[in-house]
Amino acid sequence: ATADIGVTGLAVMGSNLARNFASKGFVTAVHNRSYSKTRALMADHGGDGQFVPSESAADFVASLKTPRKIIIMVKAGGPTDAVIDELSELLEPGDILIDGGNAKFADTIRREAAAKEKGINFVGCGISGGEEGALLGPSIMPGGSAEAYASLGPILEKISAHVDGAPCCTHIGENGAGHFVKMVHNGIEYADMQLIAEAYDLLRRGAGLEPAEIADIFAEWNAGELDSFLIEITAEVLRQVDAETGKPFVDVVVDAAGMKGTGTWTVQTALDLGVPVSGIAEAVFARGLSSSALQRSGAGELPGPNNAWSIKDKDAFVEDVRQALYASKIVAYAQGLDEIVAGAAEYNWDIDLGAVARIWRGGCIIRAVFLNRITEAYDGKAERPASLLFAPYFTSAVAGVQDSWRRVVAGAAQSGIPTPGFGAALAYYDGLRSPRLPAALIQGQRDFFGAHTYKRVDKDGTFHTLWSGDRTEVQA
Ligand code: NBP
Repeated sequence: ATADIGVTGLAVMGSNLARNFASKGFVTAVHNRSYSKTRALMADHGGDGQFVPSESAADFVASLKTPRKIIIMVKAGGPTDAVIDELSELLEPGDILIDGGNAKFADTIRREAAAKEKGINFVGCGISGGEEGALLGPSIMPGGSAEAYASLGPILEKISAHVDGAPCCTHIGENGAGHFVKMVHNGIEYADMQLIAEAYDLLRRGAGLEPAEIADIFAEWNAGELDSFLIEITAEVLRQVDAETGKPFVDVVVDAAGMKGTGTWTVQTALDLGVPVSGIAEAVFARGLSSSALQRSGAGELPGPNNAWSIKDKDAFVEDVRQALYASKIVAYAQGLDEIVAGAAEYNWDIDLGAVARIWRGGCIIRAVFLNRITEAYDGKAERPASLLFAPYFTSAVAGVQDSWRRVVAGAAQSGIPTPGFGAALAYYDGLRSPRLPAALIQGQRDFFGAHTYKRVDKDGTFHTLWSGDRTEVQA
């Protein structure tokens, strides 16, 4: 047995991850259900490092040094369970089995508990960055026990992306914590993409700019506080011209956004936890609307406003949109981090939000310079701010841009350009800063029709008004 680490599942993610391990000097055992993929990896990249290929699972397990460390990179769901079942029979107590796929965190909690019965350390590990990240350095979010991380962590840290010398990998928390945080990462990614798309739409339909001009604007934004992978690739996508028609690429692509489910999971989980993640939810719903062919088939028949947006100063408008994007993005991150806090409370995870933001700075899809500010908002603080929006840096950042934000949302509504992400973020922000909310009226309505009771602002206790009687108040 010579291998330091094993990878089973050699489709695009697994083979790139295996190559990453081998390139960092780890002897890497490789295995795949159908041997053809293992053979192809060896033929194409066998010389890039030290690989130990095996055709059978038994040989694969036998090729690893103990305690064995095996990363499963197969399709999430049933295939992952099938691989876990097969390997569990071959592993020994103390071995570490890592699921690097996009598992649901609840599955990870279940799998970790089952593996523990056999003495196996199960690590549900979120990996972000797609194929390129897997090969060159992803952002890695491992859950599982601290003991497992003690021996596994240094290996994962070595193959992860690095920013300012720090690895984009940290122990997130017990059992499902890693996959939970990866799920929220993807939800934030949905929100980020939707907000960028809204900014593009405003510049296009509001200011009448062409995609190539908007590409330049995004490239410029990428040099400032919005500096991020998603803004960078947005500029490139907008600059792309279709070879066949000579039209902008964005004009020849069908405007129906696909999704694989992690955004939906983020929202479903947030609903279960009672956490408002309206920015992420609107992003998922906006993709849903874009793909609702039946409902959209009558698009031209619905009347809109009579007046188009009259934008007198284009540069000022572009700056307004940039600031609205920045503010809305802060809200999306604040909401996603709230979901992590709520998940940690529900499942007893000790999650360090500053460290999470730190490992998202490189390798992953939402990597952005602004994550440094999020890390600073939490690092070394005796008390965590109740929301990212209450961290002084972000309070003043939003205060400074809110006039622009309000102008953009109001103008978009008046001219009929949909901005569900910008609008939901602003409504959330205004909700958060309102000392009184109309929820008091809702409590009254609930008490009226369902005797659901209410609390008073001026004394303790629970009360009910006899709505169908003499309308006096009684203690409930
Ligand atoms: P896929 O998700 O397409 O899965 C293909 C792999 O699963 C192949 O190795 C296949 O083996 C194996 N497999 C299947 Br399908 N059923 C199996 C079974 N019953 N037993 C054993 N192996 C089985 O691969 P991927 O796109 O490389 O993604 C791998 C994981 O990484 C997924 O969970 C994915 O969600 C996650 N992920 C993907 C990305 C990305 O950008 N693609 C990013 C982050 C995470 P075979 O060759 O024998 O059919």
